[in-house]
Amino acid sequence: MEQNENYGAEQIQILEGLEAVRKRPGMYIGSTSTRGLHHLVYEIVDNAVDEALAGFCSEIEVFINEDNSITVIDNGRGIPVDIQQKAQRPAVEVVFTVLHAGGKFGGGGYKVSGGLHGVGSSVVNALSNWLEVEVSRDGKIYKQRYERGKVMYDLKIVGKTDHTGTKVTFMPDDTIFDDIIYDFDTLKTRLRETAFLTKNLKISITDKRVEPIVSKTFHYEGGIKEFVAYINKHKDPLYDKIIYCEGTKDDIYVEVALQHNDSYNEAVYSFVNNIITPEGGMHMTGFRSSITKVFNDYAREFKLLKEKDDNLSGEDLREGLTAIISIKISEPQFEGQTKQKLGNAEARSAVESVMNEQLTYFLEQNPQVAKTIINKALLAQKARLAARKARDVARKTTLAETMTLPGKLADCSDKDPMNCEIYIVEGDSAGGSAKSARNRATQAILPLRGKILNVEKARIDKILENAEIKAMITAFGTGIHDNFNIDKLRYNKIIIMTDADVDGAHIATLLLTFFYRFMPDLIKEGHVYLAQPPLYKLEKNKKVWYAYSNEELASIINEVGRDSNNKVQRYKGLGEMDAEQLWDTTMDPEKRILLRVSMDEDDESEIDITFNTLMGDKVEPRRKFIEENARFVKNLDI
Ligand code: 28G
Repeated sequence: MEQNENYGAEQIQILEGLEAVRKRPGMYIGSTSTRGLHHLVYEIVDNAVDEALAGFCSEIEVFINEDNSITVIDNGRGIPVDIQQKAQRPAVEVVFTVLHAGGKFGGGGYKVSGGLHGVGSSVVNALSNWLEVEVSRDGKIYKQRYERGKVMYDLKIVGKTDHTGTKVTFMPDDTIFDDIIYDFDTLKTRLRETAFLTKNLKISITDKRVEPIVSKTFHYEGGIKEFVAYINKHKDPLYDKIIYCEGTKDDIYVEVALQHNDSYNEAVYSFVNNIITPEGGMHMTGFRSSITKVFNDYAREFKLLKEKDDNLSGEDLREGLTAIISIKISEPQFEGQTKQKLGNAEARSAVESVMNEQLTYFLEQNPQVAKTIINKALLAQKARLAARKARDVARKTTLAETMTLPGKLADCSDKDPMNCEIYIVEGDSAGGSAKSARNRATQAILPLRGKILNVEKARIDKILENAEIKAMITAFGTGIHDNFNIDKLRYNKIIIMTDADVDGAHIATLLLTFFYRFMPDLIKEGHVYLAQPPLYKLEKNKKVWYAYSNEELASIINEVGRDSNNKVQRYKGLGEMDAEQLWDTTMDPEKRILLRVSMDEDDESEIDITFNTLMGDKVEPRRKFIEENARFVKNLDI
């Protein structure tokens, strides 16, 4: 009888727990937008990955089903089904119905605590219309179903099996999520990243919503070594080998992979228990100290630096460096405003000690590689001094902003930035039309001549000498890098207006890359837009229609009737429009379509890979990016 009473109390507590999740889903999965929806999948997959990290699972399969439910299958031990002491219920039921039932794994596993991850299966269950779990264990298949977190029947045996594992299928609750539409590419990218971070784990994703079914499998024997190779794929590495360090210290498992390319950008990503730490933290600090120490020691020992020379700075040594730092730690502490910065001091010494030893050894074994890296750093050191001068010039230019606005800029008369926008226009002729078309009070025009400098392919000193770049920096008023100040922004909207063709898309991309590298907050805070000039003009009996896509043209033709009075013009460039047409179609705030450029802060590593891919020399990936560009740009509801 006592047991029954306890059971009742437990049940009530359970329902209260899951009710709390349903009341405030954002607290548990960040949001109920698309991002939150995708988090549900990561939560379930992360549990399977934990089973792989514990050494018992080698394969995970993910399916987007036709009805938009998700199935995840692993070949681990299967969630235990025996009666749990405290709850007096099967362990698997506890896992799905008690908040925070996951907890830390014993037996050498790593389980994440804190942040959005690892809050577990019960959260997904609470936010699902229905969820079914099947456990294969001890020769039997066990099954249980829940609806909105509530148990539908006791765990039952539904069959026999000769393997082990867990299968979970869930249908997100449509009264909680805005839309239940999964993006295959988003899931694919994240699962690829997970596969890179867990070597030898095979992960597949299958989209059953489409005909024919699409499937991708990720399986990397080299783990983060292959991750670095992937990021550098469209770059030119300075040497063939990927430097790899691995080891355990103080129960912290450390893995680092790195390779330099001939660019000037640093692409170093750090992870803790497979979760990206965008703000770095102690593991990143350890990585940086080790790079600086080991290379300077080597350079001194082998006389690549003379006695009187200054040490190479960390920044010099990290020029063009692509690296992944991945550590596994049993009790990560996250700090900082967004809880994305690793605070454990022991992680710093663990990374340092593993790297100091193995990196030193690698350099001794590969003197040619050591020399190549140090030579690049020596060049970077020289450029750094030149850049400091150039930066000072840029800073002064910004201070004197009002007097020295670029000559090509047709500024607006309104001085309240909230009302103002600046059009960055490709080419002088389109710039001319835009100048006569614009609303002079609120719209400024800055024409750019030809292709703008690719900031991924030039050192800072050269970048800051570039006329187009200087013009933008002065016009915006914000300054760059550490001196960036959004309060000084002179225009609320920065609108890129290029031709609707491949070259135009390329110019837009070069501009976005410049903003992303020099003033990322402009993008993060949503000030950057792409204008959408029409692709076609259709004239019939003196009436005019504009179409912004092939589909739109087709539907207009459908409406007005297909006959010989139709005059269809395809716009090859902005230059083919006169001022009035440009105003009507692309610049009039009442009628135009603007796309706001957005950047998911969660996805910074992915974005960066995209930018790297895009800006490299190889043509094919660039074309592919332009096709997929829409993903980074969200429709604006102006
Ligand atoms: C397919 C989709 C998601 C999982 C396991 C395996 C174990 C486990 C999971 O234990 C700890 C213990 C009982 C509550 C552990 C199996 C030890 C021995 C496991 C998954 C807490 C959780 N045998 N596989 N959890 N329990 N896969 N895949 O979720 O009390 S979760």
